Amino acid sequence: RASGPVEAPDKTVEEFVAAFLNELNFGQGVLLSRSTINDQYLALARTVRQYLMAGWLETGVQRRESGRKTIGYLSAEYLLGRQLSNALLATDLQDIADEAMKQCGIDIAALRAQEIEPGLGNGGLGRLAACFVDSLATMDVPCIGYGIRYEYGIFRQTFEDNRQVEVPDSWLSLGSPWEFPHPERQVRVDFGGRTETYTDDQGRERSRWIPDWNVLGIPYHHMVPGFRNGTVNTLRLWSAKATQAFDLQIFNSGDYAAAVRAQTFAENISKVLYPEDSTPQGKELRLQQQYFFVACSLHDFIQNTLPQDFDLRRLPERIIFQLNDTHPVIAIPELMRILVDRKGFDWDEAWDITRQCFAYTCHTLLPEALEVWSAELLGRLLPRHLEIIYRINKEFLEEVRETFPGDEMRIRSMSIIAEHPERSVRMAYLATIGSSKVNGVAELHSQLLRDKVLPEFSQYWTEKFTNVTNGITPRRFVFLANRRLSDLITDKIGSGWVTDLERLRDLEPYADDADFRAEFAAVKQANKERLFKVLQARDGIELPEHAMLDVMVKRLHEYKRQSLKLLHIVSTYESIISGRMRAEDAVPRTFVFGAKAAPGYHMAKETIFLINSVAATINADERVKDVLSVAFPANYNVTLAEKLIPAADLSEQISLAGKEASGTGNMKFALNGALTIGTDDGANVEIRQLVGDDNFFLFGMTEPEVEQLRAEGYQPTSYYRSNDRLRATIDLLAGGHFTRGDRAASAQVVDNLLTQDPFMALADFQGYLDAQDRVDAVYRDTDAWTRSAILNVARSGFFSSDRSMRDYLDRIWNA
Ligand code: DL6
Repeated sequence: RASGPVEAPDKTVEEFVAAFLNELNFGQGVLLSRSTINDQYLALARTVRQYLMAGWLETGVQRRESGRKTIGYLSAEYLLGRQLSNALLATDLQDIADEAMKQCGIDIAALRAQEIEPGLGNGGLGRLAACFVDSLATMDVPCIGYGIRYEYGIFRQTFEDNRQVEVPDSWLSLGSPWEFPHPERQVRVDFGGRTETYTDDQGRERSRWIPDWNVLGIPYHHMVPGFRNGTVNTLRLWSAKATQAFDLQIFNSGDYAAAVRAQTFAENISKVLYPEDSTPQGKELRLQQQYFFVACSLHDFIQNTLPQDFDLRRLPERIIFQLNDTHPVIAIPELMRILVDRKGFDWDEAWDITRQCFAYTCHTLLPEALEVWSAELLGRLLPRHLEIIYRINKEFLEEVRETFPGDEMRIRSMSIIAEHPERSVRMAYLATIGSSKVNGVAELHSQLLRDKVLPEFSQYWTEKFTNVTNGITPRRFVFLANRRLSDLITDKIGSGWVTDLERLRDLEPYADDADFRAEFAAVKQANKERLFKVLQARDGIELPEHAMLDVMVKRLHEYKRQSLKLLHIVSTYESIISGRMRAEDAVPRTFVFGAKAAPGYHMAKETIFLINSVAATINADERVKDVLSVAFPANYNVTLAEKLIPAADLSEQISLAGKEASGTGNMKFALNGALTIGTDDGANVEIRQLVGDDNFFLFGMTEPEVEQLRAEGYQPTSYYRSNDRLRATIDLLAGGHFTRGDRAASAQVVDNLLTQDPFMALADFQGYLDAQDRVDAVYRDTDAWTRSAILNVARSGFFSSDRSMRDYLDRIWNA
């Protein structure tokens, strides 16, 4: 057993120092006196790893021996955030490590800051995956997270002349102490070629794939520690490598570039994360990435994780693959291929097994975000898989025909294959047909998924559809990010809330306790001061001490409506400079944005430019000094979120109703005591129900109202004409005031709002302003505000990802 030779050092400062110096001297090969910060960071990380290692090996042994069902979480993205702090937290080594580093004359804060977070995700979907694996480890549920080890993660955002410029994210440049490569467990993945039929020994007609090229997948293992429970699950990320490093003959002939071409080509597969969020990339390389990691993962589980003689008819007892959106859906025909072509199963039996082994989570409501692959491309890259998809589709449609004879309209709309504008494969349909369960990520989203995105399927299989509202890990986003609040909570109700978040309810009575409110407000103020220091050091941004911190952080997308936030800011500013409102009567506010735009998303990038331009103008205008300021720190990521969210007073969740599947930032803010101003969208709906109407600033149209307005013919200009404040705001934006007189510079965003406004910002403008007035009124009453903030914390325990995992276990995984 693993527990024989493996023992962690004792949890004492002395042992920690000894282990650290050992890592520095014998691992890094340097003396303390000659070591750089990076040496020290790597040695510290490796020291903490030692404390996790026994648990990791032991968990592996238990998993193999117990035969429990494993959750195979298939996700193209994991937005992990920094690992060192989380590992220290999970092992309860924070204080020991602080003291040990002090004794070595090292500032541990500098070492923490040395870590480049692995940005292997775009936003909500990738961060959700990271929260889920954290919860499963904390709950000691067997889980392997499968994904891609992108050499370059989400780009680093910088601003030049107020415009976004993307820089490659070389997160591996200084070495990553958190990954364990296992080249000996490489998997070969085939692509291309053709298929052929043949007759097997028993005289049965069979198909096989004759691929024409392949790559190797090398697994890199990451520890996923549970919170202080000794469990350490595994995240297995695949890196692509050429089957042959280079062609020696071509090399010897002197054509060095040609000699390594195959290698470059193969390794491109895991080179870089596609920086798109909510718009799929119909690119060949993207499909290669998807198949690559899924093929490696299925092979890994079936060949390397299950016992050698395992009877695959019992596969559903041992694994459920959760499909995180459509990105890994090619796993469905891949499992069919393994069972039918490789293991000799009958089609029907293989299909029965396959359907039980998958469940699908949809994360979007935007029709354009549902992945569709051209049949030509899919057939060229994965010819056997396309054949399998055709057969799945044919048999499924025959079944539907039996239930709805003659209803060809229905058959066409349920077909996996679309014929227009070109023959293509609808991956969400394949996922739905090939899965045992389908879920949306918030109540409203799951409802709209059933009613609008997959209506025929939800009628056909009522039972298959369910909801699991998203959640976030309280370890990283409260305990780690907001130590002060955590201590205050623990002081009052004990520490059980960290793994049982509903216990926060016990805080409710303290909302009426003036002393507690004062302490709570002091925590918020201290978090703001911490943030200001970070922004000062990181971005050179100076912010006033005493202003409401109004925060909107998320990917930049028109549906999320950063432009509506901008209209509010400009409108407030315009009211002051036009003399309609006295500066001294305004509630001082600092607006903070954090947002990356997909590099190819033009309107999003124009919006970033305009926000930065407005920020520069307002921050330089003496008339609003200390009353309005706007900050847009570049490169919003998990690390910055951990500083920003605990400091926020107001959380902006203002998407057009019916567009945001869930949101998870909204949950993080509420749990850290920010009040939400938001629409009836995504998980906002559930947040409002739980925290109560009095503690949430609701505005805007509901989803049916949005639909009605669209059906009637939405005319943004009619709002412009009839609303004086809106007109004044837009005229100021359009007139070059923020762009040094250059009217053209703001024209694209303004024209888009006036002529199209696809996400109806103008229709919701007045409601939003009215809600902001209510925000000001409550904020003026410090006691009332703090009371509401406390109630937000106390009533948001539902949004723990531990609860999401319990729901998945009960409703989907049967594990
Ligand atoms: O479920 C996680 C997260 C939700 O909270 C967001 O509302 C949603 O936009 C996001 N979806 C995606 C994928 N988009 N597509 N396809 O990032 O998922």
